[in-house]
Amino acid sequence: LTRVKGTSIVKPIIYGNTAKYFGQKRHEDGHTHKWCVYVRPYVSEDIGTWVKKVHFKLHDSYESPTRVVQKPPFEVSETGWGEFELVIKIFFQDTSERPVTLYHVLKLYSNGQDSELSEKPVLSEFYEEIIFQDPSTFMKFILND
Ligand code: SLL
Repeated sequence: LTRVKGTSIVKPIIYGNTAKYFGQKRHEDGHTHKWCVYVRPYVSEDIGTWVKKVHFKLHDSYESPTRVVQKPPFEVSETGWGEFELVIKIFFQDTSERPVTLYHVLKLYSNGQDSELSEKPVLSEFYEEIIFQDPSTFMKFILND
């Protein structure tokens, strides 16, 4: 495989979650929030050209905790009652590139002066840079760099 030596390509991304309190605890299952966890490009682009799929590993209390998303938007929407750490694994179109693993603590409750169970949506997101060091000519091509 031909690699482009001495080159690195930086792809900025955002990952995190949004959450919204139902306003009450749901009788059937005790769930209190709707939430969405995601990976998206920092600048608007079709991230699907270089990201093949994303695995979101949820808490084991969820049915089929490993959720595989094969195309953008790379996100999982769910409901629940508790916060937990998610494992997010990003796979690339060039499968010779090692997948990147991110960890994100799902945030449902806001802190600060507001009540923990505010009607305001909660947002917890982070900036990250994926760096392709000596990318293959194929990866360099699809990264459009
Ligand atoms: C806690 N360590 O105890 C955490 C675990 C688990 C959250 C939180 C729903 C599961 C389901 C759910 O919210 N699990 O009913 O499918 O706070």
